[in-house]
Amino acid sequence: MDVTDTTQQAFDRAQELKRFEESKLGVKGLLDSGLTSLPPLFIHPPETLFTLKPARPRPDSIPTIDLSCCDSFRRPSVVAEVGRAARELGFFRVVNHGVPTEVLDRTIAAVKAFHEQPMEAKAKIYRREMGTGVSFFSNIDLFLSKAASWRDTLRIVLGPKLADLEEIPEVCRNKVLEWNQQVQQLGSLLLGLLSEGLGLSPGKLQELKCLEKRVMVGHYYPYCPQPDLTVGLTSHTDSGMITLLLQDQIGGLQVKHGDEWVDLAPVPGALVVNIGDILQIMSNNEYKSGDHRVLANPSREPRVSIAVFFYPNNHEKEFGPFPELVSSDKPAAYRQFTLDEYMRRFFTKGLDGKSLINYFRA
Ligand SMILES: O=C(O)CCC(=O)C(=O)O
Repeated sequence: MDVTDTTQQAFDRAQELKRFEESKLGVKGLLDSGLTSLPPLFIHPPETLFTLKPARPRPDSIPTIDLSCCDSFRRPSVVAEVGRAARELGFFRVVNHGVPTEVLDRTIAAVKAFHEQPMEAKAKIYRREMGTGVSFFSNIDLFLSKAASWRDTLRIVLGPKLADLEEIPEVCRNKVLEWNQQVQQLGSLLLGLLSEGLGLSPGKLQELKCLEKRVMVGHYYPYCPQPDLTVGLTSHTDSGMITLLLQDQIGGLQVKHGDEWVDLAPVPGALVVNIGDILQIMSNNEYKSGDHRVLANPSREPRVSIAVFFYPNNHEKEFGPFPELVSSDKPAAYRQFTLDEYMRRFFTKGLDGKSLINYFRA
């Protein structure tokens, strides 16, 4: 292939990206327009496609932790389980978490209803600027990634200042507000358990105000006509402190376990918790932010998932490993940085693997 060919390909791709973005259709809109094969924009490179083999079934590889009575006699054993899961995989499910099943179902249904509105309603809020409280877009890293993925997203800032109420689409407004209440309660419990799992005081993570800064993304993975040529969400780690994930029963989420991808199959009533990069850094590598991805959805039923990312909200502070977790045997693995520097770095990279965390290594 000569240089003119590659330049022409790059130009065609840029044009195709621009057309897709300006259509404001998202991938659901493409599908609804009758498309039966993937536009080249969505075809992933062979090194990714090669790994999309079905994961070996390993039902017990993701721990499921029962949170009942964890403020009383069961607390020490729950703290131990949470600490172990956060150290080994960075992912775990929780059950008996206190959020009623009807609320889980209502939240999924509300996000699905948003995505299934007529295109014109969604196009009004199709935007990529992250400063706004509410946005709808396809692929957060559309212009940074090598290939686009088969997924659309509704993003809502929940805190420290909730998006203006009239900006939150009416079709899901009340349910998003209800979800926001529930995730704060559960988030507080989880941050306490994770602090104690590191041998720190229960309030240590909350002191960084990471219950305040919350962003919700409601993903929609429509049926993909060629699921072996693309993905729903590329492999990445989350940038925040922790993520709380609600998924429906379709499946497709995978977590990396050593060199293997393992299915994180949906369990009715359970929520998924995972460790983000900042918590890996602050725990001085005690906890792991696990690599995960979502396969493109081969089912005629769309898949819906809702992630809430909790970030520290202390912009005056310098971040780095907790001094309590640094010793001569275990020196600080990361340098100090401000949240502004961290977030700037996050928004100028794609969703690829661990590149964010590596940037802050000591
Ligand atoms: O859809 C999912 O199950 C995962 C979502 C996710 O990993 C993310 O939003 O970062």
